[in-house]
Amino acid sequence: MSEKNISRVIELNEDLIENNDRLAEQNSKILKDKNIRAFDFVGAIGAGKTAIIEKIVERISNDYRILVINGDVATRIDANRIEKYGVRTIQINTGRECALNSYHISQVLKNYNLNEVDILFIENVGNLICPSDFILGAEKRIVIVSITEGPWVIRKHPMLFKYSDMAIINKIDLKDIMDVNIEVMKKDAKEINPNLKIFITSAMTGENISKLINYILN
Ligand SMILES: Nc1nc2c(ncn2[C@@H]2O[C@H](COP(=O)(O)OP(=O)(O)OP(=O)(O)O)[C@@H](O)[C@H]2O)c(=O)[nH]1
Ligand SMILES: [Mg+2]
Repeated sequence: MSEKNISRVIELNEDLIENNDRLAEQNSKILKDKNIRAFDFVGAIGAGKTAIIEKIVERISNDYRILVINGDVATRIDANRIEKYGVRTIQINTGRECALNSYHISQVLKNYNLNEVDILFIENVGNLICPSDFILGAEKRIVIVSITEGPWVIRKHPMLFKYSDMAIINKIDLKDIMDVNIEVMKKDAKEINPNLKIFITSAMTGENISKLINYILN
């Protein structure tokens, strides 16, 4: 590729991110105007995004009107899991794209009756890298890692931690069989982003899910 072509690719990429940021701002405004609390869950494949959302909606779906947007490359498995709790879902299949972007969310906000929603949970496509370039306009971004991803997972993927508001270290029920030091993982996250609020959870046993709910809804 020639130098000129390379700089054109970089420019296009920058345009893409700028456009995404602009649309995310519009999404954020619409959500605020409609009084909808919106949370965007990001994290690697299998970290427990759907499992955490399941545990949350199981506990609060009687008190709030919840909509869940599930981003997934090809299936509606996660949306089906959430619907078991009587919660409405929209599945977005991204095909070759490795993250949701603000255009996806803007289309939902445009076409859905937002007067019927108090809380919006967005599950991004399972990926620890791609979503960092694409904010969506949610009030908080929550990054989930599980201790099965190895002790260095946070240090190796600083971008998502830098630009998230909260971090969840999940699968704590497996701590005795995994060789990880959770205090070191917490320290790694705080070094990348001192403002990060960190929760240690198990979506399997429900450990600390109530604390998490209290924090995000207050
Ligand atoms: N032991 C244990 N297993 C968990 C926990 N959370 C999730 N799992 C399991 O981990 C697997 C993946 O969980 P999911 O909730 O599907 O993960 P995800 O982040 O939504 O994955 P993708 O949508 O594919 O990116 C499932 O088999 C879950 O039952 C946990 O806290 N402890
Ligand atoms: Mg999932």
